[in-house]
Amino acid sequence: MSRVVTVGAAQLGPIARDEPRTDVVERLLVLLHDAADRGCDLVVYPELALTTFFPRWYLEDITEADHFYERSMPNAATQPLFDEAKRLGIGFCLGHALLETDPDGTERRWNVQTLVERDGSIVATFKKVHIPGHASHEPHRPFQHLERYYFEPSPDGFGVWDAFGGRVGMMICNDRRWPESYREMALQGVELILCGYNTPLHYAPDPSQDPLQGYHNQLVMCAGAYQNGTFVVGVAKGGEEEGVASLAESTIIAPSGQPLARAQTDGDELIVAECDLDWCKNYTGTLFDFDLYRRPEAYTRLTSQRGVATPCTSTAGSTGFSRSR
Ligand code: CDT
Repeated sequence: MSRVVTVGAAQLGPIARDEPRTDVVERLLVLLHDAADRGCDLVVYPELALTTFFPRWYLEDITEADHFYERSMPNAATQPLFDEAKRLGIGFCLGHALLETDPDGTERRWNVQTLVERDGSIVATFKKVHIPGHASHEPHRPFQHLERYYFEPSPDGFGVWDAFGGRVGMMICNDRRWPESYREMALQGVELILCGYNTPLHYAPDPSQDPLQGYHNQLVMCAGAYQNGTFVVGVAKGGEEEGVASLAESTIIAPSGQPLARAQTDGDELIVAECDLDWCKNYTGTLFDFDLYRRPEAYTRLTSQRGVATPCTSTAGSTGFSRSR
């Protein structure tokens, strides 16, 4: 039986701070219809695809940002997307902020992707694991990257789910830079990793990285795909959003590490690739046959240690979650 999944990476251009959800969902629907015309089974939207990238602003009262978070999924604004995707028989992966209230009244703020099957059922809600940027206002920066103020890191790690005839995993933006993200999923047999991102071209802590943003984006995703024998779908919200330029270059990558499709613009654009999930076996059954070749006993530091501990350091180094970057 064929295991070809036709995947659309639905890149978005900028979303304005005051752009209503209904207008954004209209844009998502335009891309969905394009995907239907091009035979897609699955459409992947970027990180925080319903709003502007609001962590670029500091709001002393965090609840003033609550309107950027969804309280449930689907909801009134996104129901048209759920309905139309189900009617067309297309699944989708949607990045958005999520605000949950614990039974004791504690508010929890997450950066998530919701994966929806072709019949409209929700497969999973993945919470971002690696939360980049800083946790308090840093006025010297030209713009803020306050994800560590607005979001908690996932307590769940990287799951995989049987969906779309294969095994699907998710990661969000900064997660793609960490080899552990891919490997955690690969050790669960992942075949297709879906990743939305918002990557500002300017990185205030080290501007020498600015011209390398596109290179680093391709480097990590292509390496992650190849070293783990999996497809990777990276989808940007690109272009100049509220004065901040962000990387586009959405890419669908094969288990060989080769890009199959790459966006040409920094605006709303759908790229499509036919992903034959059986291609993964060419790698996971040979050079990256983990069961045969991995040496977990040689990698014990990977889960026992967080920061760098040099041979003359008596205790393992650790960096606190709230440390600024
Ligand atoms: N959204 C997101 O995670 N962006 C980060 C920016 C760099 S850290 C300030 C990224 O890894 O692309």
